[in-house]
Amino acid sequence: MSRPGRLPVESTSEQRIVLHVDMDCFYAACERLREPPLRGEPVVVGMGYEPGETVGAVATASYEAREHGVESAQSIERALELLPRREADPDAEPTAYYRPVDMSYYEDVSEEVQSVLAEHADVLRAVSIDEAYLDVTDRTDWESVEQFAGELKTEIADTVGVEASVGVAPTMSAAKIASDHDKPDGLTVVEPGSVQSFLAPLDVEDIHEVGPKTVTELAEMGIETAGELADADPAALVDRFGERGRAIYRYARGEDDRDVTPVGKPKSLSRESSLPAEAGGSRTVREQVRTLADAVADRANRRDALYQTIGIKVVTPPFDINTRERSLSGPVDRPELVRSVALDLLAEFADREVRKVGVFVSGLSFSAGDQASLAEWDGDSDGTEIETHTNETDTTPQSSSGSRRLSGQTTLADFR
Ligand code: TTP
Ligand code: MG
Repeated sequence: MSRPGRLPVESTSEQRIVLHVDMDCFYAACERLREPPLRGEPVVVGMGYEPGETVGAVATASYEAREHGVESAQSIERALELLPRREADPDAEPTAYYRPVDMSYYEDVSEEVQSVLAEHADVLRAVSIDEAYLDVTDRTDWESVEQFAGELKTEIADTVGVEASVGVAPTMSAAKIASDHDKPDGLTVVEPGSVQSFLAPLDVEDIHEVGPKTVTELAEMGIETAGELADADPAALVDRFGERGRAIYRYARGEDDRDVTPVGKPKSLSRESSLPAEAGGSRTVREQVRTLADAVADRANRRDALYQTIGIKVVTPPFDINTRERSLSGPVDRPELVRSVALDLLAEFADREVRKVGVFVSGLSFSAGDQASLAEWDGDSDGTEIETHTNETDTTPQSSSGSRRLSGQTTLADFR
């Protein structure tokens, strides 16, 4: 465990207290959670490959694997050169464990992390599966925030079982840089008044809104560090980059007045899973749908979401995506209804080969007051159906990209 870095206090002016939390080697950490023997070992998680195949890219690598040069976005071929598969050659040294990406599992773990974060924040903004900003101004103060953040890390580790790095600062952009400052298992506090000195030695590419093209253009102007950017003539930056020139100048000086705002609520929630070719049989598919229905209902419940529509997605060979959905007369939180409606909608596919199934709820609302009374449903003996939409997929055999057009209300975007 690394020691928390703490930079000197130059000012105690009233400022927002922003935390940026970024999980360490997140997909690899999730794999270790369900497979503890992987702890402390080099682990590589990759897209689109199975044992025996060499195509695909590295999604992430554990820090042990990074020591051997394996990193995100590298080709799996290159990773295998650096670290052969442990299973393939137990005598080779060094080797790594390779695991395929399992998004729905990582999303479950991510949700658990987010529930811990939500308990610790006035405002929570999740920005990716493993990254979030928390405004904690009313929960702590600059004297105690290091302990506050340390306890948050401990609670994530104890209750979920994965490790986070945390940055604390008076602005979002400095908090993000701080969380990356001391990875893994990092905790860096940048107090008000020390933001500019914290940023000064960094490369300009670390500054918010500075992309690779801007890095090159700034270098042409003799500006390579954030400190040099902060000392540059703002008029020259505006000449070259327009208003963005002023923005990056201000970010480099530690000025960032963006507030942590919550991300918009989702329009639908879904879970899906592939069925192994050998699985076959409508019973297996029904079992899968039951499991997915329970998971979706649980996901909605944890987010205090009520749903008015319940649906399924069924992928049949070659790659036809069929969605079926049923709308209810009011928003509900009824897990058993998600199950029964999903299974009911699945009945039509009983004799078909199924590659993939998904269950979704949509028409979400987030106020408990919106819930239709249970009495209304209990008196509705036919299972609450009001309207059934049937959305056949257009199959477009001429398209080789695999992208499909869906008619009706459900889109592929619902299935992350
Ligand atoms: P990151 O937070 O960038 O990386 P990480 O959590 O694996 O490692 P660390 O934060 O400790 O540096 O991304 C989060 C997850 O997103 C990562 O576990 C896998 C996925 N990802 C990709 O699939 N492809 C990529 O190129 C990157 C960078 C990440
Ligand atoms: Mg991460």
